[in-house]
Amino acid sequence: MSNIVKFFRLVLFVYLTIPLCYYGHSQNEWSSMYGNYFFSSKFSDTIVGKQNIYGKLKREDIQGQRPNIILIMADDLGYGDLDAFGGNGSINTPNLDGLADNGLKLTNYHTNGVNCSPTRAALMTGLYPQEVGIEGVITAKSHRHTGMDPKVTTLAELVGKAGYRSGIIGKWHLGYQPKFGPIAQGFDEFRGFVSGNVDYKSHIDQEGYTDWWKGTKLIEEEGYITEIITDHGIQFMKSIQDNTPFFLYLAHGAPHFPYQGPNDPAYRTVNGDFPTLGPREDIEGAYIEMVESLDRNIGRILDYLEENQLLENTLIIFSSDNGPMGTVGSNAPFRGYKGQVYEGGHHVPALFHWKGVIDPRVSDDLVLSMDIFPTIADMLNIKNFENSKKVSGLSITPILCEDTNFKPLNNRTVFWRFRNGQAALKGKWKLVVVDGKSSLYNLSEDIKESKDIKAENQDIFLELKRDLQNWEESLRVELRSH
Ligand SMILES: [Ca+2]
Repeated sequence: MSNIVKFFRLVLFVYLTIPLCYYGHSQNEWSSMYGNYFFSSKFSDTIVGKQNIYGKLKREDIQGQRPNIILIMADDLGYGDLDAFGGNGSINTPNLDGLADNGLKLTNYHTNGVNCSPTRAALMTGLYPQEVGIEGVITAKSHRHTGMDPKVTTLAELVGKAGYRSGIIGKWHLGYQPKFGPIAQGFDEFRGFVSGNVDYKSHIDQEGYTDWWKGTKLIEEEGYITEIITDHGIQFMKSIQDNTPFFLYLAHGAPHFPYQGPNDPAYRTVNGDFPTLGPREDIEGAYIEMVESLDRNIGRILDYLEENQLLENTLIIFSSDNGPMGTVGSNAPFRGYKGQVYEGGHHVPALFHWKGVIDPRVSDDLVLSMDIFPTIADMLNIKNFENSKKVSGLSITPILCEDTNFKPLNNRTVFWRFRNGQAALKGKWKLVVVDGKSSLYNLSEDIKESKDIKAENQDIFLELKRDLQNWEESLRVELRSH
């Protein structure tokens, strides 16, 4: 037998034998050996997609394409809760991890607020929350009369200028009355709730008000909110006619309290007396069920897109709206939690995914919630909108096009303020002020914000103090503070 024949017989033997070694393994075991995308066509082509289509992606490649846009928000999800962002494997989130690993994974993404309403205001307007008067939470107890100024241009109104049909399914939290609601703020459709949280089954807010809306009307509907938000999201996509591009804002309630898994009963009643966080004693267990349900339901959206050949012309953006509560959820590897201006309050998991267009990679460029609005304006080439002169965010299209270390993003100084805390971040340097006491941290060496080094770095410390003071003086609207 010639050596060539022996060689090919050996190759054939190996080819046939290796799969037999693993006969009987489940798909999950295969997936863990080869990565989830091995079995999922919705992710697999992405690995080679962009180079085949574009070579190096240019700005004009994404400008004017008018992709569908799905903006998925998780509520109070921590950076350390997802394995793709360094989680410890305690929560099974294959769909979110798959999106992160096969999209642009943003490891230096920050919410503008350290809690719900401010971040959502920045996301919707491209402005600092303070610039639209939403520095604090619009609470179900004390703020039922107020909301975000309807005169400001929202993301829904922006994409409407480009002919998009827009829908928000889920949590609004920018005003209780219809005059401050999603329809008044430019969305074509709204199904969901306007307060900070509802019973996942009875849809009653923490003050005992019914809070489930269709457009401008309160309605009754049965179902676990993570599931019915997905049902209505799919229904919204099905209703799109004649290839009209759509903007779908899937603003999930999960995993914000009350801690209720998909199989738990309703517990809040109208005007009732109930524990705000829910009746479950093992809230850690409930939290895992909630995050895994969130992931499964995001998988349903991906399945719909894949089945309808929509993944290649749909940009998916995912983020959390602030850090975890502290009682549950992982802030690893940061210090602090929701409500605080340490990294744990605002440094959250985020990603952009666009199959075949955005190359899978990791970016540590600085991106904030307020950058989403100008990024979409830039992509759709919309220049004339009411917020255009004063938008504080920046378009991140350069980093979508692999211009890493894009200086305008990374050299800017950005700010937070909530209650007794203020912070300013410039590059690796972060100034944190709590109860008037200032500290300076070098995040490149001390991501945990544990060692105050202002004494050794007076120049940058004084520069950031001055920048923070100037920013506070520049805020033009009357501030709400809690
Ligand atoms: Ca939140």
